[in-house]
Amino acid sequence: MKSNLKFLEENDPAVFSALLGEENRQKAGIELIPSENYTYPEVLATLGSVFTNKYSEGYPGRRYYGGQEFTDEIENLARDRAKEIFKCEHANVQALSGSAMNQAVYLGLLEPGDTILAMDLSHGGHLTHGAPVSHMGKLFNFIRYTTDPSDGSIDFDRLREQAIEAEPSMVLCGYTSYPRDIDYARFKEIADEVGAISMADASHFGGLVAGGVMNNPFDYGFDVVTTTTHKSLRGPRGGLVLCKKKFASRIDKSVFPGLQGGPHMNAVAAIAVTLRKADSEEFREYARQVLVSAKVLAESLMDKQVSLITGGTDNHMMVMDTVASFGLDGRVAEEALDRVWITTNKQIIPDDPNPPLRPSGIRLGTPAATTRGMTGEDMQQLAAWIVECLQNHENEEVLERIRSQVEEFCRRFPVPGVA
Ligand code: DSN
Repeated sequence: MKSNLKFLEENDPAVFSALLGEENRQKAGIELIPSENYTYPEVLATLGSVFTNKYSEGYPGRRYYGGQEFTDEIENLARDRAKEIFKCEHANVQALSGSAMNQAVYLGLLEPGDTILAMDLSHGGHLTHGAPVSHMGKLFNFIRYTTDPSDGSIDFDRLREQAIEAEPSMVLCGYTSYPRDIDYARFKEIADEVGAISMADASHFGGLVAGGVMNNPFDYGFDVVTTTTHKSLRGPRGGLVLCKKKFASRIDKSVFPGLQGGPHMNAVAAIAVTLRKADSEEFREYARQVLVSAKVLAESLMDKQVSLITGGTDNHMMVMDTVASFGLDGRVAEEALDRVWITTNKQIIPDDPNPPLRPSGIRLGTPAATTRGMTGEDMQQLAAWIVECLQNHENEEVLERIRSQVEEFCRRFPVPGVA
């Protein structure tokens, strides 16, 4: 890495030093934030390539700038690969990230003021699913459904009643902090009954759908599926809007020129690279291991009397109630784990009485650890460190011992592309 960045080292030592610091942080500790991952060396190289230099407003064959023969090639590859792997009729690969991708769908297919039925934020929904602080929450009329935190179930009779009463233009499922799978057939049935567009935000589990280990909403007839490309899919930061052909033109116009200007063609090229990688036996095995490791981590934590929201996991993540488990709020728990180089994020839990910066839980997930080659056995060790750390969050001696054990453990698991 140092030699690749020699210009930076010579000309901007301050940035260079922060970059090396981050590289070392990523190598020396364990990343358990469920939305993070370590991307491929090929993706890092493509992101730093000459595609960064190019403006490409428009779409292949219809651009507003010249010199597009290679950007067209790249974007067509990314679109075709996305359609193939997610089994859909149309793919837009230009959204700059997850929020932009969801905004493009709402703004392209709905009118301001329209009603969207989506999961409540504290039960696992995303900011763009109508949180009052987000612009989307102000522009559209979001009606929220909740889950039963004891097992994660959704009361579909109640959801149907909500839908009949609210007459939404869109029924949205998908999540950012919900450890269970989704009953797409029930969601689709309700959307159809009230004449709403069905949308699934698969941002967190897009890689697990691509890897064939979680259900694909298109198999249940969904109209629109969105996913970020940097979480379980292990690619660059970006967003895919996947949809039926009948929505293609409205989606494309909504992304550009509706919401964005020039796409980041270095990211589009890296998305093409990522999707090829995802279409392999190796990636399918990776996706399978992400789920196995999440189950082992969840069970190992629960064996130690840790309280997990919904009592476990069906996907790559789990949400720990740190107040119930250790008498600590999520911020204190996150900071204690940071000190032993285990990275997690504080997280609100269903109907959390506490504020988002001091919530009642943390979120954990296995995509990044699995990329480094950690497996089920390693998850048992991680669970032991997590519990010991949180039980001894003020004991410097214990924390220092765990930190050095974590550092030694991590040496066995190289980060791809980082020497
Ligand atoms: N920041 C993402 C996550 O952590 O789930 C969602 O935007």
